Amino acid sequence: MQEALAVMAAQTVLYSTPHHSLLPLSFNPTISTTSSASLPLTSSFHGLSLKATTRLYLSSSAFAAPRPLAVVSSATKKAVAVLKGTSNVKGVVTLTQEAEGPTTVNVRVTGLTPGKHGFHLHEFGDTTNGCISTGPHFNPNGLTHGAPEDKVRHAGDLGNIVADASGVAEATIVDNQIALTGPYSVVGRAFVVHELEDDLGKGGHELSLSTGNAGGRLACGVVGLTVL
Ligand SMILES: [Cu+2]
Ligand SMILES: [Zn+2]
Repeated sequence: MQEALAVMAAQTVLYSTPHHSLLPLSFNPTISTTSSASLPLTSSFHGLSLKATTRLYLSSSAFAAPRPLAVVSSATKKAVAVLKGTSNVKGVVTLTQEAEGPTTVNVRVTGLTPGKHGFHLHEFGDTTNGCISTGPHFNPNGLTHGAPEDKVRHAGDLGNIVADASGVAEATIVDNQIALTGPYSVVGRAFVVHELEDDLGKGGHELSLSTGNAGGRLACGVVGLTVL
């Protein structure tokens, strides 16, 4: 029982800690022997005082056996985007990233014409004006459009997905530039599936180096965090 409480207390500490800190490294359980710690969580908003006090009662044995499980799960991120548009094209994209590793992107889109369709991560998670308001391809490094395997590419360039004869496109993409944490996180941005094939920057069209000349935006969806 005491051990269970200690684990709960430890998890409270983990989840009260700002996200960007390195939990396994910076969490140093040298809490004073009075066995009581107050962690004021104060909002930075003005004019409204939001204070929550977490009171922890920790026995000295609480940290005798470190429990890395909570730390491991906090390093894995999972996100999802539900794609919709004005036609009957729709789909679901799930993204999973472990620690600082590559992100695995699972895609399933239905209602497409058979063949290749450009598939990108666009800059904004804004669909107030449909898929148009998701802006250009996510491009934090200021490069030109390319293929996913190119060094010179937009971070959001994921190439094409391919629909079968029944209009269903399924793909699993593993990519290093679609992070779920850090300054280049794509959480809050949007996936877009296009009408036409992405020429991967090599088509010679005036739009090749910006959009891959992939035509209209059939469906889009904002990336949001989900349960692991
Ligand atoms: Cu696009
Ligand atoms: Zn691009």
